Amino acid sequence: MTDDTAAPRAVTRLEIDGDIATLTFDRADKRNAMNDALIDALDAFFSAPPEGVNAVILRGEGGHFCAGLDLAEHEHRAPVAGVHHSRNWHRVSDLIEFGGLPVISVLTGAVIGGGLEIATSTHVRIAEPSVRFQLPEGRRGIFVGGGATVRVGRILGADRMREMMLTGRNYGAEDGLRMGLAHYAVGEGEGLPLARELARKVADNAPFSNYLMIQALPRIADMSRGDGLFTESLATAMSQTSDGAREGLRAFLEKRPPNFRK
Ligand code: 1HE
Repeated sequence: MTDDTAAPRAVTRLEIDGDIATLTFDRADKRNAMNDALIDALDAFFSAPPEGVNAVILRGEGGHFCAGLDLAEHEHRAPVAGVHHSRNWHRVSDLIEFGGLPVISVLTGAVIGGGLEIATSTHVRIAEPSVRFQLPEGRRGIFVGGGATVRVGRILGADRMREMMLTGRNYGAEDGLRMGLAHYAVGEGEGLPLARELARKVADNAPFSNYLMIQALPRIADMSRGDGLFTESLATAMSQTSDGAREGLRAFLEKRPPNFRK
């Protein structure tokens, strides 16, 4: 007999330690392949992060970050439905990148296809030796649809991304570090401890400075040189007159660490 009232199995696990949240993809049996439930869980978390959280760590259970789009749930879609499906991934990855919280990812095992698209929406990326960065869409008869042309393309450049997709090659942690897919390459099991350390540092920054780093930098990168410099002037003037600047400058002169969240 089946129990129709049973709640569906959770696909993520959330732990909160002070002001740092750790969100873990919890579909290890499917290598954390991104099905609709997992995308919905990311949407729910980043649309309304828990009160008091100042930094987020994103990781995968079972040795893999994420094996990309769940190919078993993939269904034949009419073109318009395909556009909506892809646009939903774009909306959710924009929530991760621009939702307001700094996000640090711990990358292990598969960081493949959509897994790489989610990873490149995060702001600090730590790779363990097991990492395998890959865009195998060409072998699956599809194309990237979760933001890789923009996010991965801007990190690698269109030329290198094209070669990566055409040949389906794997890049490891050191390659990823060299090319910018990762910011840190660490030993086995060292990703989460480093993520916690970095999350603490980032969460202790002035909130408005973090806001500007996350919101202004990628936007300025999309602007012309003149527009970018003008926008920088506006951003810096706002930061210099903020509460954070008052506390940061006073703390420096008083030879004490700043406390921005009093
Ligand atoms: C999956 C998926 C998945 C694993 N969708 N079920 N992504 C890919 O093309 C990557 C496909 N996966 C793999 O290449 C391998 O599974 C891994 C290298 C990640 C791991 O290999 P391994 O040997 O440890 O595990 P496995 O035996 O291949 O997989 C274990 C189970 O996870 C198995 O299910 P089971 O029911 O047979 O036990 C697999 O079917 C399942 N599994 N990956 C569904 N991706 C917005 S557009 C984005 C486009 C893309 O992301 S394309 C790239 C998709």
